[in-house]
Amino acid sequence: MKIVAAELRWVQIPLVAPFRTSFGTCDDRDTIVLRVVTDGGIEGWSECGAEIDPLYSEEWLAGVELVIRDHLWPRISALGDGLTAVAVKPALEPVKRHFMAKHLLETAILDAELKGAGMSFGSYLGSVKERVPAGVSVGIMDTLPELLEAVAGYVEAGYVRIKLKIEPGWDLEPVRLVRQEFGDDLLLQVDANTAYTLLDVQHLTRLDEFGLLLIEQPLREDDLRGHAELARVMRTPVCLDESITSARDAATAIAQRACSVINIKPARVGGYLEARRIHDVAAANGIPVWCGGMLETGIGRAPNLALAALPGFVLPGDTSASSRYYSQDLTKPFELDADGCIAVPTGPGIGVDILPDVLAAVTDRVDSLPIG
Ligand code: OSB
Ligand code: MG
Repeated sequence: MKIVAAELRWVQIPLVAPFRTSFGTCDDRDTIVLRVVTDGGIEGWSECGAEIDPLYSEEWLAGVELVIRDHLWPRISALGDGLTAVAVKPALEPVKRHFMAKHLLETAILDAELKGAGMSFGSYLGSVKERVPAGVSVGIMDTLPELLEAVAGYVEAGYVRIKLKIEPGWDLEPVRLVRQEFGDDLLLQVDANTAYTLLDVQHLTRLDEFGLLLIEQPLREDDLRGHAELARVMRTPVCLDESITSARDAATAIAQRACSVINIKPARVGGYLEARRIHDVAAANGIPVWCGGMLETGIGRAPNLALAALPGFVLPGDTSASSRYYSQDLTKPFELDADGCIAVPTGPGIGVDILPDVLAAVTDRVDSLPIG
């Protein structure tokens, strides 16, 4: 396979409501969509997980574009006719980290390759389910009544699990109220996005009384030892997101007892092949995983749903319906069915068509990558 055209497309799409985490507030989803075209005339598509600012991880969109143009794309081009999705990671290995940039490249190439073979992401990755249960990530709100109203809307819509974003000053009270209002049967978890330190251990253990499924990434991403210490004293299972960038990280975190659950995001770990390796390492250790998200449009969500259908994904993911994010998605909208599940796409590659007019309307700029 050879690439004959490639373009990076900067898009900005308004979110249906602002999304606030311990890092800050987003009103829009900014991302880069990559389109590649093969010598066989097949298109491959992918969506970048990075944001405008390097707050979730060290990557940011302008940096992604730069590292692709100057360092990653030349290494892909050098593969010539020998380009396959499996060849991407070894070719890019000399460049340290930059997982979201690598994910963008590998995913578009895998999409094109699978489309050429008439195979879906789900079949290729080894999915075992046709539908996956949908959870929803609920941002920090200005007031508790606003939070209760938002959660009520999601419960009504059929989401099977609620995740509350927390930070110091917005933790015990929101969790207590949501538990009180929606009862003990609601599957409920929290995500701190690194907002706490080990000095907060006593405080965090007070969350134990609320029967949470898990607490996600309470401490800094580089603090595995701290997470292990917290996990020893907290009854609530500790889940890692930001800390896990590879199957090796997963193996280390599990061996150190720093987590008992892992959130797998393909964008954070350099693509679907590494995401599957993390799934395999976790499964071999009896560690449950679930599929996280970066507020992706349908372009990024479609392959996430395929990943979430692998057997080790035993907890509901942040793979929500299109309407949770956008009034107009870039693909046909993903919708919740009557039991709060979303269908895994079955068509070749990512299995969804991009709506060209919608994409054009949200595109700020298109930059081609050099060929040959
Ligand atoms: O930590 O999981 C996170 C969104 C942006 C950055 C980080 C996170 C999130 C989410 C949203 O929680 C998940 C989604 O619905 O895509
Ligand atoms: Mg998270």
